[in-house]
Amino acid sequence: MSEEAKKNTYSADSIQALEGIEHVRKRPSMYIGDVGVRGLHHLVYEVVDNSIDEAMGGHCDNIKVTINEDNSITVEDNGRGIPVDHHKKEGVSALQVVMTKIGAGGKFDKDSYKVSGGLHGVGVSVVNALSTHLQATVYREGVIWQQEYERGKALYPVKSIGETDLRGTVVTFRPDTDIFTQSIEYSYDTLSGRMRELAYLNKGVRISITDKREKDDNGEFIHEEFYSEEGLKEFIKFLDGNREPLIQSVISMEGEKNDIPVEVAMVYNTSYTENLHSYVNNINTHEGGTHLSGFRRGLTTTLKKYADASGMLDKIKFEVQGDDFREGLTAIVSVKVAEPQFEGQTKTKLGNREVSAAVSQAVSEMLTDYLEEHPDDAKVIVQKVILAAQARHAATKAREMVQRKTVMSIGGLPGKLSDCSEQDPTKCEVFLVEGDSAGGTAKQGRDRNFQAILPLRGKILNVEKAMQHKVFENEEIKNIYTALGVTIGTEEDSKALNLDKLRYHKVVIMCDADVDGSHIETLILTFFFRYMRELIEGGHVYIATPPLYLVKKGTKKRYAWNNKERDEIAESFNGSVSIQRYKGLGEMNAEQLWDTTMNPEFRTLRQVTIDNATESDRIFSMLMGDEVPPRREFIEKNAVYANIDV
Ligand code: 0RA
Repeated sequence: MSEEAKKNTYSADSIQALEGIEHVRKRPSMYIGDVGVRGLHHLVYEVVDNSIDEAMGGHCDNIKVTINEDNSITVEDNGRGIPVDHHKKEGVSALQVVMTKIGAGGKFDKDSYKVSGGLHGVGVSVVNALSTHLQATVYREGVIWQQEYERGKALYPVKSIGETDLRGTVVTFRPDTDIFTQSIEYSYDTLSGRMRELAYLNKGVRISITDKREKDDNGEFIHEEFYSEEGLKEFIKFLDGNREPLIQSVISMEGEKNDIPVEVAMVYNTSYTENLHSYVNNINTHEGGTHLSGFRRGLTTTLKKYADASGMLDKIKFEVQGDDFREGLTAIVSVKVAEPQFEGQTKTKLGNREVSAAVSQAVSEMLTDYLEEHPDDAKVIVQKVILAAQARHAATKAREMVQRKTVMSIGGLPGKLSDCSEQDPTKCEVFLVEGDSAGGTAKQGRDRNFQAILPLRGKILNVEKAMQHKVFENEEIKNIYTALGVTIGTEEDSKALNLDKLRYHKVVIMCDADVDGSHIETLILTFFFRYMRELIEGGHVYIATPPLYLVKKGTKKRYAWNNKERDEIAESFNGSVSIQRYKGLGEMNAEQLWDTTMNPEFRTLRQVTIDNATESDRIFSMLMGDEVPPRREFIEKNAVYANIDV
């Protein structure tokens, strides 16, 4: 190619690169899902993914993430370093291509499992395009190289800035506030939760996180280090640590089937819930898919075969089916797929057909061996399966009752529900209120056009510890189903929640701001998490935030939601003020409740989101299982919530 021609292709390519960057900045959601809290954190995962890839190739074993004081993020690894040599086709350094060319992503390393769909895997160039500033430093072959960028554009060609004995890559980026207009404040808990998960999913890799925005009581930065020697086997113990084990050991396997790396770990506990978590290329596949159906099939056939042969099923009069094998089961399935097809509403359902048989085979082999070698455990498992089948028969009846009641709901709304007059569900809200007296105040205070009130009596059932039929027989829970108008069972899935007839698009939990109130809030959330997860995932569940204080001076009145606000208001009023601490909703009159907590113009609703399903699961089992730690602490520092003003 002549120099002239080279120059032309170079400029043509750089124009394309610019168009790529502009497109990312114009339509960021197409690349990172959204520009809210989730998208913001996604930037970090994207950069860390590259280091994890390097680790999976066996080239790196240490990854450090730092939240800097200004909310910029630094990700460091001790891998081979991104190549800096001249990229023939692009005419610039390979590093610059990786950092500035949209879609260049994993092209360098064909051996790595790059995710082509779903949420991750869009490439670090996307992070660069969405950052006001990014600095890349590469330690490679004795030399330190560096390049900086602004909103995706290189500020200068890659330069060498010194010599080194180290190897690795360091990337620091600051998210662009023009893009992330809501906030660029990182949540330590969200990032550390993900790093812990990644450490379990990639055993042998040390992943640490440091928060330079905050120091602990010893004057040290908040810091955690995650490292797992045994991977999923330890992940399962961590996840299920708050439940009582039915068998002592973790059943696990790791191997390759038809060129697909498969890892599985499972345990049985004495609870009645099924907890399956699945991952593809380190991404949590919330909606499941072929790997999960493969797991289920392998489990059912193997256990059924064993149970049949054991003769233990001979005496029972009802059929044993798939779900019965999964009661009290906690399992994690993790597969690596070269070209994953992601489907489903949130693009977290694996579609690749070939994966199903691979996982099913792997599970059959693992379980067959285990059952043979542990006959006592095998017996306990089969007994549990029989009990589950028995309970399911009872539950089906109770569930059908709930369903029938909901279906013929003409005049069948719960007597305690004070409904609203608006007919369009998208405009309607229902407040689930603790206790009849607060319910009464809320009923007077509300705007009856679009706000409905459902008072709940006392403590609702702890579903974490109850068998299914008890749940469906519970009055308060039946009322929730009927009031919301949701039913169980869709065409695709007999157990899925059907939201087609949902009567309110906002379901607001409103409890006292005290310990009892937060306990009730947690009980209701546990019920939603286990039985109406789709409602949470649909973004319909909210928590009301009543104020903690009323600060008064003469006729001046202001509410405060925390101690800092209270003190600031008191100071601004200067002089002697009277401070009322609200212990419960009942201490407010209808007008106050409306002003502070229910009026859409002034209230703050916290939307409940499921940030990290495995972590949420562990938290709920901890809160509602046998060991009950301070709930206040959970409510206050819990990662399941995103604070969103609505
Ligand atoms: C492709 C080739 C090589 C290194 C990398 C990618 C690499 C990328 C990232 C991103 C973050 N950390 C990274 N570390 C390495 C090197 C190939 C070679 O040295 O032969």
